[in-house]
Amino acid sequence: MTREPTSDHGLLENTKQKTREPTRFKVILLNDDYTTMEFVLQVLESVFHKPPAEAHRIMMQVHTQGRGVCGAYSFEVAETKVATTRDLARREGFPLQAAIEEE
Ligand code: TYC
Repeated sequence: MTREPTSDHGLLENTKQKTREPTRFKVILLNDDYTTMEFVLQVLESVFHKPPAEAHRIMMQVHTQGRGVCGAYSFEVAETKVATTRDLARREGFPLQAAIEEE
């Protein structure tokens, strides 16, 4: 059986760009009645690299609205930040909780 050469076939299809943003995951901080505001500010500055004014804004949003977004990251980075936040809080005896949400 003979076939036509296919060298050309599919080239245009194959070079068409399929663009897709990489999936990002938001880290959400949750309010509670026991974690101190000072400790939350410390976490936002040290774990999430927020400047002091931004850390204060996020902390007050969590305090008044129950939750706030600390940032959006790859899944692995988001997971690590949640675990670090939890570990730092437990070490100080605070119940502070953080969660991951797909953007
Ligand atoms: N609600 C806490 C207080 O009044 C402060 C707080 C803010 C706790 C943000 C957790 O994620 C949080 N001490």
